[in-house]
Amino acid sequence: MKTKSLVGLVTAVLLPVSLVATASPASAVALRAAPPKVTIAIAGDQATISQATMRPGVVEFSVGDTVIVPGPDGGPEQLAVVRTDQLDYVLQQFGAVFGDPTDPAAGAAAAQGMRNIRQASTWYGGGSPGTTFQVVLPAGNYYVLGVQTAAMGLVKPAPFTVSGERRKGQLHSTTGTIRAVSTKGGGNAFVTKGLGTMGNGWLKFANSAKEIHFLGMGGVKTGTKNGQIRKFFQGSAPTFFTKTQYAVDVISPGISIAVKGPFKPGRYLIDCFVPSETDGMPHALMGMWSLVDIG
Ligand SMILES: [Cu+2]
Repeated sequence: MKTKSLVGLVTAVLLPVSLVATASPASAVALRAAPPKVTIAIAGDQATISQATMRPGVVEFSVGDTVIVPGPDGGPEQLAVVRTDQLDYVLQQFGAVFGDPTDPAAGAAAAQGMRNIRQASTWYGGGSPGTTFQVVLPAGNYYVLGVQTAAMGLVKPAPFTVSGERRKGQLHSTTGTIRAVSTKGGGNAFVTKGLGTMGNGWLKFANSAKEIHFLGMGGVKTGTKNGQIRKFFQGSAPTFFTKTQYAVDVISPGISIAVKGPFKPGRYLIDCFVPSETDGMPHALMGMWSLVDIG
């Protein structure tokens, strides 16, 4: 009798444990149910999105083909995700933002433009063709757009709607973090964590600052020093860039996004050229840059 009850006890103890052991991965998967995978791109003069409605929660965007931005700095257009009820107004503000940053009047207009954009819209990141990223979207009216080509009137934004019950799930785990922060003097800076041991992991780009920021990541030769970067920002031609480049498009204060790796190991110049809300000077020229090593 004693033996039987002991067996019963052991079974009673073991069974839930084994159930937990088998149930745990399944429930973890359920909690992290795969987010909807949405492709965004540009076709001709129109931004496109593979689904026009989705529920609030994590969404995974992949950036497909875009267009080349006309002009001297014309690389492949990035696509960005923005929530706003005032799209025309926001695009109009970019007219001032893309002015000449060395002209004081234009600088003041750019600063005002950035303040207006921040107040009238929320930016959830984006990237160049080939970029995949996840972000948590609350309910609202959204657009996918290439900021430069939309502001030039060349490519029409694609609207989409987020509504309904929130989906469960969290952002993909990340092994490295780049955070935009406000500094005491009223400036902006990057703070990084875990980049040296990122492996094939994802990167979190988070905005804990008061202004809108983006993340440029330009590969540089090993041994590139801060002094070379300072001279570059003062106008000297750079000799240190490699061909490796990543970019994460603008995010508003309070927003975090997870960008899919792997990122090629090596040294990078990270910088942000969003005009300052104080005087329109690009953040990088006020010190928002850093040399970092990704490993
Ligand atoms: Cu910035």
